[in-house]
Amino acid sequence: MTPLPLLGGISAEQFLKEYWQKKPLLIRNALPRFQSVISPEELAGLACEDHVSSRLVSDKDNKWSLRNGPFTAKDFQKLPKQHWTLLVQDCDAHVPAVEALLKHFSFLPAWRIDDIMISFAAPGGSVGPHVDQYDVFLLQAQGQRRWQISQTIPAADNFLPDSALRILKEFHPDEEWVVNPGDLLYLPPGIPHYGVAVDACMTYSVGFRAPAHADLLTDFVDQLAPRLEDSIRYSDTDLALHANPGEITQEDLARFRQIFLSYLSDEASFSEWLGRFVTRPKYAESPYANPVIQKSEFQKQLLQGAGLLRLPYARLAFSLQPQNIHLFANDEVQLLPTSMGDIIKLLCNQRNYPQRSLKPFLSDNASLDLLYRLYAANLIGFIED
Ligand SMILES: [Mn+2]
Repeated sequence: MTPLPLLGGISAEQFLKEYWQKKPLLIRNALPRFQSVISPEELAGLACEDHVSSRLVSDKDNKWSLRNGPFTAKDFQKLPKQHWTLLVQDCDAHVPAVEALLKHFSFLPAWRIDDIMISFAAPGGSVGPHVDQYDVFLLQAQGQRRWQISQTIPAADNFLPDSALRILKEFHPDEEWVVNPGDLLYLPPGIPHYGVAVDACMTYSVGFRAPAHADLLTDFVDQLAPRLEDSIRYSDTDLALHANPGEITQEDLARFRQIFLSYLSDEASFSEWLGRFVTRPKYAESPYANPVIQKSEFQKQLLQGAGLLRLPYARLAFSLQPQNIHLFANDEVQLLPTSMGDIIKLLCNQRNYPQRSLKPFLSDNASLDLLYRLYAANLIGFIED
């Protein structure tokens, strides 16, 4: 039960037991002397790029309006001095220094993380009181923001009409804090919250994934169905005489239910589906491309002392199976022998692989092959000095 400075000195175990998905936690000075790793100008620059998802919210006189990016430099020049917010999604994928912050959250499963969204707000700026469906850690990165939260679960009709922002019509705060750079506010799903920029401020939102059941079911079936032969059919060789020919009996229901259960209880294929689902990249194309080199050259650089790192678009996870290990990398699965457990854990648990951590594996051909495959797929790259 190691106390974590990020959690204000409580242990990860205690956090999971008392707060995770249960109640908010404000941690003052979670990251002492923290400074934003990106400037407001750089954030605006990102919001001008085609492949980046961004929004501008104006909240003049409590009238909210939303525009989606990409934006132009002109859009930013036209903005007033107050009451607007720029939000940029997936900054961890776009900026390696932002991705590096994820190491602070290694007390949670990496595959639960969705993205780091960064917002810049002019003084007074806000996206309004609202509720999110997922867990979020709000790290103050620059300036001050006033957060208010409410413990009252909002009614279904408590939303302003015609607003893509889903702003709460009524919001009665019962707690309020003004946060400073380095402060961290954890909010579980469903807690109404309202943040207002005291001065020009930046906030990093480390958001977690909570897939809708609808999406999980659809995805599972979409993955499975194309692999099933048309000749695999319903059958009822045990059909008994129905007292009512119009009735669907319990036996009929059980036969159909068993079809579904048989696919769910195939452990290997269920693991394969889930691992691919949680490592699926949001962006089809990664902008990170390694120089094309032969395996011998790759090996030579490692033996000469080079280190590796995970590239920002890469999502890695593994699952221990009775016979082997499933290694998932961006929606693909590799079935690897149990003997490769150590290097698989290193790759999936860490994001940086300095030479000293790789050394035990460099004399093993299977490990080298794996590293080279991940390198060739632009999932890992060399650490640049
Ligand atoms: Mn929110």
